[in-house]
Amino acid sequence: MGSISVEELGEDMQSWETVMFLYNAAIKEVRTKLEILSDEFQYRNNYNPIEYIKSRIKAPDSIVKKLERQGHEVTIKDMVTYINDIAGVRLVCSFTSDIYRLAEMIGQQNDLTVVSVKDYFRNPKENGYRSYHMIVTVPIFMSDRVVDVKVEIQIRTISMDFWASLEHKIYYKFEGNAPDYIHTDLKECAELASGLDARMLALNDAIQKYRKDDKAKQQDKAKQEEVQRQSRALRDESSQEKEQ
Ligand code: 0O2
Repeated sequence: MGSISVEELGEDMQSWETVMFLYNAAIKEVRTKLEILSDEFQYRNNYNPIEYIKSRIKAPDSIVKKLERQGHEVTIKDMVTYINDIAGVRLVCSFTSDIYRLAEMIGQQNDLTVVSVKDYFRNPKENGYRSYHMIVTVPIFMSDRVVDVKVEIQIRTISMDFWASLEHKIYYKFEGNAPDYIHTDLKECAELASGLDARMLALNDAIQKYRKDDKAKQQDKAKQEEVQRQSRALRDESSQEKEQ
């Protein structure tokens, strides 16, 4: 069965209930995939870069505001065509080095198609916002058709998530004239959060190196003890032979 996009659904199917059903189903599919990846990490590597996963359906008033801001009509058709983040999944990881590793693993999932990427980690926004955004489509198997549904996956560290969540509450949606210092202070906080990420990553690298060196030292010590044990055994054997 060939698949179609939500935009290609017939007008009879483009009701609020149907599209919300599809976006909810898409969130479930993507969350399950990410949860399986997370479990696999744990059992294969004894290390899990995924701290937590959050998901949400965009609130109707937020959809309306975004359509108006972008100059589109407030219709289901324009909503499914132009709003890419109605279904959103956020993957919060431990270290900045995990971001691209996770993005690559998501890109390798056979039934997810990566439509676009916005790298606000390498290219932070002017206000200091850092995160890695992927728009993917996931096929939803209905009884009579397969529909490819868009989901926005945001990948970020705990400290990026901390900053973005609070900035979202304090300022992001603020449409009035806030004093300049608020913008400057928030940007400074973003720099602090980024500095924290860099220090935690350096500490993690240092401890990994220490662990590796320590393991190598233990192995060397075990080898030396084995050599000493064997030479002692040889010496004992030869002195026993001499005595006979
Ligand atoms: P809300 O209320 O979170 O839903 P696009 O059409 O995809 O090119 P869009 O959707 O603006 O344009 O893309 P982008 O930049 O990837 O942003 C998608 C979402 O990322 C936003 O959705 C926010 O959730 C988050 N985001 C982007 N920039 C910022 C920022 O500066 N601060 C914070 N806190 N979050 C940000 P919405 O619909 O704008 O908002």
